[in-house]
Amino acid sequence: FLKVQDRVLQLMVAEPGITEADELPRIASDERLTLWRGDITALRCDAIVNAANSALLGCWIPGHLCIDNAIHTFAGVQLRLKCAQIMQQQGYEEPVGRAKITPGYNLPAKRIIHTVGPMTKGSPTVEQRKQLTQCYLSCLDAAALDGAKSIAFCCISTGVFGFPQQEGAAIATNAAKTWLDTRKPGEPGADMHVIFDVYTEEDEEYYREILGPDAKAG
Ligand code: AR6
Repeated sequence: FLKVQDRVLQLMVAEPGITEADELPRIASDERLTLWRGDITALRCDAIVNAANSALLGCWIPGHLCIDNAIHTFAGVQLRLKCAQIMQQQGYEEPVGRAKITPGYNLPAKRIIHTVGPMTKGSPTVEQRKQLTQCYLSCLDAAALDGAKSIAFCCISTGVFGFPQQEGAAIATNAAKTWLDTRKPGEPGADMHVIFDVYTEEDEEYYREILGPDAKAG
């Protein structure tokens, strides 16, 4: 019995299936960044970003294959309760481009940063492009203020919300690089590891085109 118990404990400690952000390869041309392809709910890092909606209570469509559903499913019901509390205190719907931070609960990630991206049909307007940039900047600010040293972004708005994927990738990488470039040494976030978590082959290609051929999505 003790041997079985030991094995169970071993498996629990090793947590197979979980990817450690600290072990992911950095992009050689910019060591602050990583390109990774995988399920964000299986990534252990300081903060993961959720592409939420303005109610911030998770996606209500059962079985819907969005990141919001995946995160709420695996984080557990405590996450929905926490989001409900945040929204009740706020008293109005979450505007586009802001960031709200919660614990990761049952996820390997320590924190979840929830942001609402712009909803787009066809070519995005200048305002929608700015709003998407703002999502990335707000998440980075929130992560840094909370002491995070690593943050994994999904491709915000480029799923159900319809923002063109290629342009979304350009905005994501520009925003993160600009934000990192403006950190002063010793300032929160100065040594932030930014992970672009692509979930589809198409997105992987778009990000590699921007980040260079040495950006391997793992
Ligand atoms: N891990 C990493 N990335 C994922 C995962 C995952 N498990 N699942 C999906 N993605 P979307 P949006 C990628 O549609 O466009 C919800 O209903 C996906 O491939 O989840 O911002 C909310 O409640 C895509 O690249 O978010 C909102 O109503 C990216 O995540 C609405 O969708 C974002 O796709 C938000 O739409």
